[in-house]
Amino acid sequence: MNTNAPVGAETYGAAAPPELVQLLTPEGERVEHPDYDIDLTPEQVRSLYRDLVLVRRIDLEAVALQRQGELGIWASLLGQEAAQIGSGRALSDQDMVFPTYREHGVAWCRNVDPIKLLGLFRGVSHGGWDPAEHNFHLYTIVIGSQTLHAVGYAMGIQRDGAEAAAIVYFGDGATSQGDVNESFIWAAVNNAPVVFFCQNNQWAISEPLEKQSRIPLYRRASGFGFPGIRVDGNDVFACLAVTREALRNAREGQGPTLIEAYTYRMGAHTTSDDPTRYRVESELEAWKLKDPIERVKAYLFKNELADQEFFEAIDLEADELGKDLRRRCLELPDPDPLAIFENVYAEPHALLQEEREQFAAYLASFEGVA
Ligand SMILES: Cc1ncc(C[n+]2csc(CCOP(=O)(O)OP(=O)(O)O)c2C)c(N)n1
Ligand SMILES: [Mg+2]
Repeated sequence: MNTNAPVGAETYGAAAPPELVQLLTPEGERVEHPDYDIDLTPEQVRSLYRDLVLVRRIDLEAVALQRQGELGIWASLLGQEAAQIGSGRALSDQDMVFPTYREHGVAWCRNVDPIKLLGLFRGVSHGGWDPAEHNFHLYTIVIGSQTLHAVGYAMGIQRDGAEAAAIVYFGDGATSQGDVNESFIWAAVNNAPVVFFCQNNQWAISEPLEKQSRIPLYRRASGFGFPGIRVDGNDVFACLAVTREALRNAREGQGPTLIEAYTYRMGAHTTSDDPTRYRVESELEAWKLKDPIERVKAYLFKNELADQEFFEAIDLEADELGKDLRRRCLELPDPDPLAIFENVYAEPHALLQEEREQFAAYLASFEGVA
């Protein structure tokens, strides 16, 4: 037995045992699962396909903009579109989302204008959007910390008697953080209405999954006393079905669920990273065959639910979206440098005021300097 192989890697693919929930194979065949099913109209499948293509296009445009010096950094979602669109489309308006920095597909489902994501990564915005307007919290860079925020929020809505749930996104690497484990305990003992959605993309920057766990991540949940489930994270149908059920259980008072979406980060960790330094090309090639978009396209084709014209129209829409986003990104105004001092405290603060004045004087010292 190769003890260095990623735990659970052997269970992936067409021959996957029921432990990996899959409803659509990489070849675009619908398959049955004993516990999960989904009934989608052709229109709904086409709409999911559109989401997947458009978010991939937003992502590609953002990577290009960063390469051209227009963004400081970008964290690509390439390969994780199905995990994000499937789970994002399972949400009700009342549910609250706590994302990491990579959830551009979920942001799309929450109607956050993608230009706001770009503003953040361009460094011209201090947050990006109003979380209350979209029920989509701000992006969180401190690994795993948002799991505690989500559990706290979930315990709050539990006390309000709201018919809603919280969902929190995090990565495979984050499962090693104390915050995540503490949030599991709090969620379990309080029966909090929260869904832990772990996108296991196999890598935490350059650290592979086997450095995080000796068992499949979803099985961790049983030690904390709540259900865990592994879903094919490249299967948008399965991600939708599994997340829908977990959210429903949470809203109905049945407590938390850990979902491990088994997927792959096809790009670099961020645009500052070079994955060729630590992972082999063949791994990426193997995952390309499990592409989350291609399998929906194959399904639509095979079942004659969409024709060439449909696919061309979506591609055109994606190109228009990319172009529009690029134009708007280049037009984003630079903020007033003193705006950094706003929104730090709700009320005036003497020390902050002093620092603000010092910084204003420093800026003024450049006036008239060529
Ligand atoms: C508390 C903390 N420690 C370290 C980092 C640096 N860091 C940024 S991303 C990352 C890896 C996260 O990997 P994973 O949880 O698998 O998420 P992914 O980026 O793969 O989506 C690390 C260690 C951080 N941002 N916060
Ligand atoms: Mg990861």
